[in-house]
Amino acid sequence: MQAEPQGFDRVLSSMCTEPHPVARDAAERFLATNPGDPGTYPAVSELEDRAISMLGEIAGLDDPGGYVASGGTEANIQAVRIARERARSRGIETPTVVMPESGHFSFKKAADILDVTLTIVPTDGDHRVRLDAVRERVDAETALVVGVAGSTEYGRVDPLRELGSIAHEYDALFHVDAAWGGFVLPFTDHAWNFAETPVDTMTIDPHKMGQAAIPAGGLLVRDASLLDELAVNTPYLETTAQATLTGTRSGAGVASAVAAMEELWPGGYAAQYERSMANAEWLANRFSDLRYEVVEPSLPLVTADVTRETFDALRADGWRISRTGAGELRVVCMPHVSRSMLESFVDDLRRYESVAEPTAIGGD
Ligand code: 0PR
Repeated sequence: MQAEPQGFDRVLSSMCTEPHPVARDAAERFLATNPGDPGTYPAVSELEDRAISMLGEIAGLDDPGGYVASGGTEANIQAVRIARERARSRGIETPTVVMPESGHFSFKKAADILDVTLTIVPTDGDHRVRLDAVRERVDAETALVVGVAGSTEYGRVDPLRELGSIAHEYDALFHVDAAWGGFVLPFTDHAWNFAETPVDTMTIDPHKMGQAAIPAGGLLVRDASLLDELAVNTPYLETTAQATLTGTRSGAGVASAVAAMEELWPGGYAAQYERSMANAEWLANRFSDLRYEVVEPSLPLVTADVTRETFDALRADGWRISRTGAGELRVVCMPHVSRSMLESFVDDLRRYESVAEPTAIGGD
């Protein structure tokens, strides 16, 4: 094969990153293993137990249940499936899932596949879910309330304690999507984890901020019995039941997740959070200097209302950038996004900006 993967030096829109060297090495070593068949591949199966226990530690949960999924999409689908099964067992025939408009589109796939109704509630001026709107829409048919801990577009964290208590008032489950945020939130003041909020199930992905190789998503459940809702019998395998959505799974993802977490939790991730957040704040200041309207970063993600023309010109220069649904330019300060990369991005941005008068470019 004569092809090379693209480099990361202009990638500003991805929520994935270069795997840490130890994660890359572990992925390669476990490439030919399948945690979907623990009877045949016990070594990787033990690693998966280790991955779940470490994810539990990161997310404030002793004795966690869960598994390493293909990504956040699968983990979110499975969380909806658990809630649908619980709702059915309570006699609810037309279950609904209540989710903020900032929720990831994977829930739309989940609703479609699982035949549940998705009720989307609006966010406030700061892109966090409106609790009054949630209270209006949650009712006896609600199977699941979803809160986002690090939203895809703005990096916002919903008021999760309140959301969880609304869910539980109606006997619905409460799911927190920390797919991207889970590896930075431990170093912030946000209430997001199992110890701080009444969350039942959580998505937390090593292959995003966790610096593991793709595919390594994470599904955590507070109570192991929640996973039983997913289990099917596996008559001809050595184990008797399987709770995962996919059958054959990536041992590379599992091993890579463990390697990354053992290497980086907690000190390495803390240092990365500091670097990413400082970069996000630096970039937000440069956007402000250039008179753009900025959504101030709460986690390491910045958006600014750059014009369509400038956005297109930057893309043509090779910058991998994306836009929010509302049209703002969005930069995710992942581990591969360095200050010098951002400096060169801002230099290019200034070249296209004929109207704005920069005030204080440069700095630290
Ligand atoms: N939940 C949240 C909050 C997410 O941001 C994402 C993905 C998911 C769930 C779904 O996770 P998987 O993509 O692992 O199934 N957020 C990014 C997105 O869809 C993912 C992404 C990754 C985008 C790499 C671009 C990219 O280059 O926009």
